[in-house]
Amino acid sequence: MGYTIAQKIIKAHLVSGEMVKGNEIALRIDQTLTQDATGTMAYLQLEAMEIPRVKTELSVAYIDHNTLQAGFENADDHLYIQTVAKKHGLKFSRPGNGICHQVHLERFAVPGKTLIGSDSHNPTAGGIGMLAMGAGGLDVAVAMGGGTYYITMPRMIRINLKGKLRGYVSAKDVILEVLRLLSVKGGVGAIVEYSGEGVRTLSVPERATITNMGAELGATTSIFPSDEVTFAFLKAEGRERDYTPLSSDEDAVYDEEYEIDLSALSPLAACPHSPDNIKSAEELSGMKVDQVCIGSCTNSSLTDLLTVAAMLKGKTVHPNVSLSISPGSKQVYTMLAECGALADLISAGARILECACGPCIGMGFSPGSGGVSLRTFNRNFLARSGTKDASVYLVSPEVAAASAVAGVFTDPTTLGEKPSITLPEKFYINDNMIEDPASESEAESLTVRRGPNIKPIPKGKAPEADLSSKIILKVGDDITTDHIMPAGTKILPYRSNVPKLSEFCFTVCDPTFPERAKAAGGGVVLGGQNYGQGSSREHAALVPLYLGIKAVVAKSFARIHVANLINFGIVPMTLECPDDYDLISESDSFEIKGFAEAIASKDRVEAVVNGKKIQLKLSFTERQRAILLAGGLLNFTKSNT
Ligand code: MIC
Ligand code: SF4
Repeated sequence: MGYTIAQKIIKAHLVSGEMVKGNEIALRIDQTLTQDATGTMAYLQLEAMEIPRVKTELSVAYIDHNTLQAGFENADDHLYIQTVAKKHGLKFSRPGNGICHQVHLERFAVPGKTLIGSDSHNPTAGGIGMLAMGAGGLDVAVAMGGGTYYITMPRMIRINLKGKLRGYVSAKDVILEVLRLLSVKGGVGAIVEYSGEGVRTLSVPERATITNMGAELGATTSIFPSDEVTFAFLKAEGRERDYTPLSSDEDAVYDEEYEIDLSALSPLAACPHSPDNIKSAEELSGMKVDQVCIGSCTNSSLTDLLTVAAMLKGKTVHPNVSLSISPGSKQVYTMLAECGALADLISAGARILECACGPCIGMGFSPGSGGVSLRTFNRNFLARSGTKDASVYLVSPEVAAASAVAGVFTDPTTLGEKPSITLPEKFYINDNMIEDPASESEAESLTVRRGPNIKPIPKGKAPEADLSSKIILKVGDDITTDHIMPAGTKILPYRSNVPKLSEFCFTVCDPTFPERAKAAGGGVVLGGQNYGQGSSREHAALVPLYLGIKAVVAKSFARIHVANLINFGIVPMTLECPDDYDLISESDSFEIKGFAEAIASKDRVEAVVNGKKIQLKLSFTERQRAILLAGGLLNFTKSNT
């Protein structure tokens, strides 16, 4: 039996475990990346594990999320990350250099290698044929120290692409179509591979748009083959030496297969408040638009922004619309400037923001009350934009540009011929904003700079013999990490200050939660399906831990979040019978006799919830049981070294 692309990379990096679907496997990690909103924690953990020098082939620390700097906190975190990177052997991408995934794709991603990053959109590098996965900061810290990364061997989904995209239809519409087909839960436990003759018609940045938003399927990762298009991209980046061809074997076996005819696709949009709530641009046509935001790690490549510039050239943004554009990287920004396209954007009235995540993570540009915002981003979760009653639609750069000019939702295919754009054969290469680490001998005398906002990481505790607690919060299906630990301008500066962050925990669902949790000394959270979908932020586990949350019971969990819960010693349990969810109410008492013993050795346990007997599943590997019993991965690592 042949191998899929992902299976080939897994096989070449397998350290332990059997490559059997559903088994836990350990992988050697070649590269890591962090961004600043998760990086501070990751490096505090690297320091706590006393790892003097990273052992990966390459580790890069990016600054791209917390760039507003409304107080000293973000700047202090940047300096902490910069000094820690210099001392511990990492490259440092300075603020202004761009969004981690875009820069990594341009300058560092290598087909056939493994990459984990403390950000859920790490699969962007799958566009170049890399096995790239999002992970919690602690898992990234372990990998930096030379440790392996554990995943459940995924099932394989193949999406066969045929035909070629028409005019104004773009890569964003491909992934929105996949989300329509599979939903935000459809990729859980799977790797999505793209194949077929249609693949050759897509450039690497277009492929990366598709793999980037594979995160919204809940997939472990998504990947494209590495072919002559990959070679051309690497050549344009002056990195031909990094090329290796990569494709699946003819007789590779997939668990699910789908086909998408690119030539039959039309522009689509994800409607509020979920990336899989898909409608056609045609259906939404004519709806008044208040704001348009172009950028993010999904759609900020040179192709995207040259297209937008060509569509805006000689026009003016509609008087009722505010348009922001954030280029993905310094490379993209410089090339836009050099070819004059930037002047077309400025002249049309676009508000140009720095090369960073910006409005995507609620760092400014929140829409007005009840506003309609069209964004080329990847997530439209409730309140993520910073305005709870705003309606955010996820669209392609083409829909965004057409609507920005018209002032109403516009299907660009009604505009006639798409203006043609020409991409340079060689990209502008200048890595002057990427700092190298100090040599080992220099590093010893370097001091890491720590600002006053950096507070100690809460420590997990071993589980009690018997759990006697109560349901402190009941939430529904598809709860995102943006519900659990919201972001945005007011909250993000405290990513390295868990006590302060705790004041915002779950406030999107229940503004009284932090106070109630503190007063009760914690409790158990009850969730529905796909609990913890979305980002990799381990703060969605660390902060509940700080507030005394001991366990989360749900119908099902998202991959990265469940790993984060275990890493911090919060016990995730699933309802054996999902309908029991309806029998449980907030404030119910929650007791498990023999809690620690069940974690140690049982697959099932009975909870008594307000007098009712509820069966719970404990689906842990031996390693996970040991981590939970130690009260989290940091304690576990310490007691095992
Ligand atoms: C996101 O897009 O939600 C983020 C912000 O990039 C997160 C990471 C974070 O919360 O810092 C992610 O995707 O993992
Ligand atoms: Fe940044 Fe948005 Fe991409 Fe997350 S999804 S890395 S916030 S641009």
